[in-house]
Amino acid sequence: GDEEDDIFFDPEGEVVEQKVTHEHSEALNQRIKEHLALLDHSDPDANGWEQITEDGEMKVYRKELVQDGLICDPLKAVHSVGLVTAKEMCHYFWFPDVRRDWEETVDVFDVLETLDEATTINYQTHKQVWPAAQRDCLYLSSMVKVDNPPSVGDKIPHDTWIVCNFSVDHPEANPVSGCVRALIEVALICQTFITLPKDGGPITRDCLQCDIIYVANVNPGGWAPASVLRSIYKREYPKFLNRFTNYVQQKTKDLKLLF
Ligand code: 6CM
Repeated sequence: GDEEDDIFFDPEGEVVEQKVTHEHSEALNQRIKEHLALLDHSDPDANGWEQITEDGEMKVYRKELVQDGLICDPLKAVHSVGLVTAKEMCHYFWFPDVRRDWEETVDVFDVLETLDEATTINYQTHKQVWPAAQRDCLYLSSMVKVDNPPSVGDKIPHDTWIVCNFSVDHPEANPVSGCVRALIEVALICQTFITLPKDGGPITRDCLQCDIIYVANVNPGGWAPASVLRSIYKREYPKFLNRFTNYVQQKTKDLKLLF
């Protein structure tokens, strides 16, 4: 009957929940798979990652990569913060309405299309950095719960969430003139770990630890001086991670836990 439209039987005879799909679903799922491989960061210095800064639990790594003369250094950060859940972290990173509360590098920000309740296509411009031209980007942003993350060591996460941002095209983009289009592949992966209270009491914010992996592959799309770009990245990514995680802790401190 009609009420069963969202369920079908696959050839193996198992009932499978049909996921909502859109034209970018396949690309999204493929990227999520690739990003989740990063969860195995047991040896972060392996694979050519060079640590560029450290601040408490936060470590930021990059690989130097020049493509067609453009600085495209992949960046990876690992962090761990208390008092918040993975879903809360990902929610505030994804949710368009709060973007301006924590994202300091953006000028114009527009949602061009909403594909489902956790997927939008966004256009934004970034603040200009002298002497380079201003950058803009147009990207899909989606927040997804990960049901079976690859396991790492003997720590078992309570839950795993990812936000995946990647460049797409869109007919309704109305680009700010003079901007050079940057291409981005960004992911924020968060996992909640819970330490149960010894007295058997309820789970409070003090029981929560959220492990974070943030990865950004940005192609600046046109010339920008290497030294300027690299020093901006080195300063701005840790700044973003500190500002954003503090923001989420602040926003959620009096709210019920969101899993
Ligand atoms: O991931 C971050 N923000 C997301 C939402 O805005 C999104 C954005 C990715 C930004 C990619 C950078 C594009 C080119 C930037 C040019 C230089 C701008 C720096 C201006 C400094 C005043 O995934 C957090 C992004 C943190 C960026 C440092």
